[in-house]
Amino acid sequence: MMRNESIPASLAKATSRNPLITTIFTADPSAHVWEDGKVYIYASHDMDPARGCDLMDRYHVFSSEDMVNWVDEGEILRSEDVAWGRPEGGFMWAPDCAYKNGVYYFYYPHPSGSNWNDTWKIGVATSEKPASGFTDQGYIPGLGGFALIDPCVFVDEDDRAYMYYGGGSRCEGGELNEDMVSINGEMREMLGLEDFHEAAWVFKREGLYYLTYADNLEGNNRMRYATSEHPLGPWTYRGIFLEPTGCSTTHGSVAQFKGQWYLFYHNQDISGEGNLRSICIDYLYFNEDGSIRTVVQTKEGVHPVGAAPTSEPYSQSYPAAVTSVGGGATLETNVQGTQVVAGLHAEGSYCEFQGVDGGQGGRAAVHIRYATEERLAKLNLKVNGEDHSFINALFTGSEQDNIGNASITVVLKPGEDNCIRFTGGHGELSVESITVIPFAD
Ligand code: FUB
Repeated sequence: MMRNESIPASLAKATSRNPLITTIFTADPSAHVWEDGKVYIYASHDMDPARGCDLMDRYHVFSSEDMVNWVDEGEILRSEDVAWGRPEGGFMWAPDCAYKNGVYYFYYPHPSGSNWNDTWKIGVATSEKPASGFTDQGYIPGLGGFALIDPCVFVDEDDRAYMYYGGGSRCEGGELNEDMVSINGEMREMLGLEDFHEAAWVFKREGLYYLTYADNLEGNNRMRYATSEHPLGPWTYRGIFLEPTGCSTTHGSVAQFKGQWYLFYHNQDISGEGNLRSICIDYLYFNEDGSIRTVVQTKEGVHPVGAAPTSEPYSQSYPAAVTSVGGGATLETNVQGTQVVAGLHAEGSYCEFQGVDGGQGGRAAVHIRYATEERLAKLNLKVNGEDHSFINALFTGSEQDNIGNASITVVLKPGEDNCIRFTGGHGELSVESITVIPFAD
């Protein structure tokens, strides 16, 4: 059985490219380097089609060993799992994760009532693993209310932990108790920030604390920052370090990995829609006086640090020949002589891969080989009859020649009784094969 962090060698990238994650829409990246030496991104998930930010749900985590090749670790929490949450679900907004005493604490903002913007709370789910096995533990007493979103938790070198959050022009901070699920005393306003909107993030470098955040620039938020000698301020405003990304919201995090600093943020380059966003990475540099240089937003992203473990792991490939197709989709042979499923532009068209081996059951990576001449075509994914997500298929140059890849991690049943179904009707594309790689959980 493969190691779950492996990336098939044929999919390894030379630079991370921006946007970084293309298969599903992701936003609000919170990045952390954990004790296993890997970097993890805890992102929110823009559900497609979007309705503002109302339908956001089903957090996914992504991990990497080289900052370039990223593994979708799968979904870790959805609104249905939140017993205290608003009955209509959705509104799983910008999260963060912290690690202390052998436990990963996943913090997320979610309303407790139908009147969503008045009822924000900060929920906490915990796990002994960084990217799976999370169980909701309820919300942090005393936190929340109107527009109070976007939790960020910073654990200092002395192991004391601090919670920051805010929205509607107010940013608050406070110390967490040892239990990591309650506040020691009161939250207080973070003073000294200029034009704070939301998306607080705190990190420390050379003894100095940095608080970064999104500002209020109409329709095109930028990222600003302030510094302090103390984790709870008062803060000294230092300037803007991320100019507009073209998206109406901005939200980012800063992390150091193998000696280099990075900014994680989102834009709307894939969809052109402000509520279908995609996470990105670019380098972040400091000046001698500790100020942050303006981040240069690139298409190529960053270069690998070290090597990602690539392999051709235990996997199962399902060429188009073994699928069942219908609704206007047909099996055809492309110019390379490969059998593919075509006709997936037709409303109601589908292809189905049956008898997929889920190994012992649990997480499995699904890599889909496709070709499309559309700028952005989509397939709707169902696993064992359950609606999963839309899969993005980005322009590959020609529907016949160039193969693109989309990768998503799903949960399968043990054994060979699994069915993966794609429904078309959202742009022309052909599917050549899927490869399914069970995780070694
Ligand atoms: O993604 C939903 C909300 O949009 C986040 O909580 C904000 O920071 C903004 O990115």
